[in-house]
Amino acid sequence: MKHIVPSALVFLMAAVAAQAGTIHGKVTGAKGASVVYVDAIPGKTFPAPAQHAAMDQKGLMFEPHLLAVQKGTTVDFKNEDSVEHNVFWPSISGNKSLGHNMGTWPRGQQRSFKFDAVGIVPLLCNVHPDMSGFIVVSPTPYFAITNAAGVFTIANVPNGTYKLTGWNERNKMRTTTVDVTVSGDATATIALAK
Ligand SMILES: [Cu+2]
Repeated sequence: MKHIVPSALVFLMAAVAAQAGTIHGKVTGAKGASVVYVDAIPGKTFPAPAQHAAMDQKGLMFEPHLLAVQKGTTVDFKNEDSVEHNVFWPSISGNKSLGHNMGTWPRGQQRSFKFDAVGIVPLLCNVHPDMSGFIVVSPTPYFAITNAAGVFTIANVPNGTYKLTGWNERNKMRTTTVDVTVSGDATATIALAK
């Protein structure tokens, strides 16, 4: 289907595009997928997304192993296995007061949790001690999971100078933060702390 776009709208879209950019970057110092997010956009708050995210337990693993969501997102935890699974996290970014046990439930059922605290959520199952997964709760909608080589892009970031935080499971609960200035497109390298 073709739409005719009024020229005023085209002009507006061009103006908006000129005030934002894409951060192209790389996380170094760790293998595998990392998470990157913009810490804050001064003067802006972001409503909780209506769309839920999914974290399954399948084949005795958390699937996906690593999930990134915006603060305020509800995550649906579903058990796809023929055995019961539990979901708990002892802390969020090491803060034990944010630890929580979702309980234990059988195949086909799901339970949901709304993540309002920013940070690293290490998922465990007390039925299967080898199971491990992670949810990273980003303070802004500007986040990405890198590919296995550490490469990421974060699109439509308003122009400005921000803190950009990177995290990899290798570093437990520790994150690494760098400055990035977006003025149109930008590049950033996050060398994770040893
Ligand atoms: Cu389990």
